[in-house]
Amino acid sequence: MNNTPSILVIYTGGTIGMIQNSKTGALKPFNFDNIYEHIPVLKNLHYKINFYTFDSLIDSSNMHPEFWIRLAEIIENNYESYDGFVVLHGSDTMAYTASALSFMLENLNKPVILTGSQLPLGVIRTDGRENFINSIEIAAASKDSTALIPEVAIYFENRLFRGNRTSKLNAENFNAFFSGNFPALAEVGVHVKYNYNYIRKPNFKKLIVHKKLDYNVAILKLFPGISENTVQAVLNTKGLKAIILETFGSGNAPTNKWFIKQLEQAIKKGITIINVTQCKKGTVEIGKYETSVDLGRIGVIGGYDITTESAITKLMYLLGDGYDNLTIIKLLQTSLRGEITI
Ligand code: ASN
Repeated sequence: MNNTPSILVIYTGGTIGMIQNSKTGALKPFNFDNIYEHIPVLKNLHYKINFYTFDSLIDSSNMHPEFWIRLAEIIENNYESYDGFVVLHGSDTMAYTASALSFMLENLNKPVILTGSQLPLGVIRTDGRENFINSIEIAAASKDSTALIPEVAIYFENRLFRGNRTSKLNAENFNAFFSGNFPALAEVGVHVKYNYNYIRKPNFKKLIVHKKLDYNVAILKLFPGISENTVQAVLNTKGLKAIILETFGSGNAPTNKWFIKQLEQAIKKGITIINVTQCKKGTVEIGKYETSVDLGRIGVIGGYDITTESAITKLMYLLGDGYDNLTIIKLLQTSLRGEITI
């Protein structure tokens, strides 16, 4: 690293860069070229900051795996030229993008910090200014020429979380993100306090970028009263290769015969089923209750404490890389990027 840290800011859209349509009042993304008008203090940071703006800026609800591939390529193409990356992104699907990037960027040894805001930068009370400036500081932070955060993380409202441990929990508070099963990597107040024990260690290996994602996946969220028709329709989706079964509590599900039979048939057809809890904190423990014993018996995989966002993107990455079924099952039960606690 040089003495002057260099940061590439990649702007994808989201509330942080939105303005209000004067006629309808609805928020839509604006061009970021005049960012220095909104945050003049940026000029005072003694960093080299360059911007990459996507041609079409999106509300993150329009996020798609093809977009993640482009994002990963931009990071790959600029990896050697910058010390860190800040991705400005809508908060709605930020946890999915952070999770996807964590799997796609193997051997990441530099910070990739995703941030955004609940109020646009143009609004006086915006949370975007603090989020943006702190993300840049964190992306630039290093010790002995080694990045302090050599991983994909989300910075929002004074806290830095591991990206693949995070979910959006609040649609209106500035404090929008939550990491129920893993502590914050850093807390920002008067000082930036890094939680060194939990931050991933750099491995100094060459970056490998995985650019094939297979999104023949689905999420089946259980609820009391879910019908056989619904379960059958999801499991018989054309081309389906893997499914997240969002279960109750510590991985529990109805014990109805038809339900277990449907799942068993799907597994026999080669569909991978991973059990992820609907709870935002805690872990799946297959066999703890009678209501999960059959799931274990028929070959549903326990997802430990993985988030749904992380599980779905991990599946896309594993399927995209073309692993066979048994390897996928093994890797789902292995922490690849710190996404699960075994
Ligand atoms: N709808 C916005 C987005 O995700 C929400 C936000 O950024 N706060 O793009």
